[in-house]
Amino acid sequence: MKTIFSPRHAGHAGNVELDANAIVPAYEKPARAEIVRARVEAVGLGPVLEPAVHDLATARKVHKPAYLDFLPTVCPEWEKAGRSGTAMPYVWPTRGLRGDVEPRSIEARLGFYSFDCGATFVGGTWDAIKSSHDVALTAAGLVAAGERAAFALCRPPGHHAGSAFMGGYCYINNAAVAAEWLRDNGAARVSILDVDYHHGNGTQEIFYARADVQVVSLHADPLAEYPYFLGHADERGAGAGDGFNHNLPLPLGTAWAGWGAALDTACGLIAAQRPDALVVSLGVDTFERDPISRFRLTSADYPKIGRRIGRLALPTLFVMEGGYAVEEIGVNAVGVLTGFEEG
Ligand code: Q9C
Ligand code: ZN
Repeated sequence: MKTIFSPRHAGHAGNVELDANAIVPAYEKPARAEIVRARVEAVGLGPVLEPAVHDLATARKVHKPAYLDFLPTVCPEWEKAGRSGTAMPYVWPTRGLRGDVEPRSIEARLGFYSFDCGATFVGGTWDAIKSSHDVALTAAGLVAAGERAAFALCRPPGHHAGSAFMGGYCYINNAAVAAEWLRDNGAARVSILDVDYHHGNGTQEIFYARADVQVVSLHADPLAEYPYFLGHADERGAGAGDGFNHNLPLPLGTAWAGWGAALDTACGLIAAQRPDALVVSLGVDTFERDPISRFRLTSADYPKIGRRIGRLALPTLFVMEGGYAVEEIGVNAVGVLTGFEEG
């Protein structure tokens, strides 16, 4: 399978994040994408190609245009306000405050367009966001053109980004944009399978009222784990989308026995939908040694994930999401892809 990868991700570097009681170097760092790319090459998965430049027309269908227009303004505005270093939100229009009036100051606008302080900006961040979006759409184009599968090696990731908010290292929801583009290019029904450790709250929000894009997510129980405020089993979709959203929350500590059984359930739901294409939000932060996560999958489990997904026999777009055990991220992510190709 072909991999789409952009070196422009590398400008999104040197960010810090707030980690409970300290400011630390961001876990979501450039080495992640570089190590995955190196593993793709080491196993000979297939060619690694740069993305074409795409416009934001499809992104503007899944994100509020004003939100997309805000993203490239963050760093220039941050500098104009006399600040430097990492731009990070820290005040939010939660219950009891006005969420309908967009303030003028950059500090306030960062909070207006986010749900946490995990989506931060440095000078190269917007260019990396745009390149990640282009990676997803270029890889989607390969699948629409008849390839059995393609790998969008996106960085930054996307599944926490909703229609008008960023968060959790995510800005543009790459998987959602790709799914929407597949819908516009011959796929009547698309399913999204999110196997990242964290619930894909942005993807769920974007498609919640739609029947044409089914969203199925396996993740750590939000009662105990980030993003905390979405991802429960009773969230089934709304209106026309009722019955097309499926959450499979799992307890902290889940290993292959429980996780693989949930994947089987998820694959059954997808097979029953009979989609024309599948988008996999591929996070490997389910790994036993992931520094911010608490599932217990081993490196030997990832090819099993790929084999099970391969048995669905659908045109499949893999979109890179999380995974912070940088040493093993290549073996684990590419393990899914080689398992898929074998199966
Ligand atoms: N400071 C993805 O996997 N909070 N995002 C972690 C450590 C944010 C994960 C707490 C986790 C976001 C794409
Ligand atoms: Zn994650």
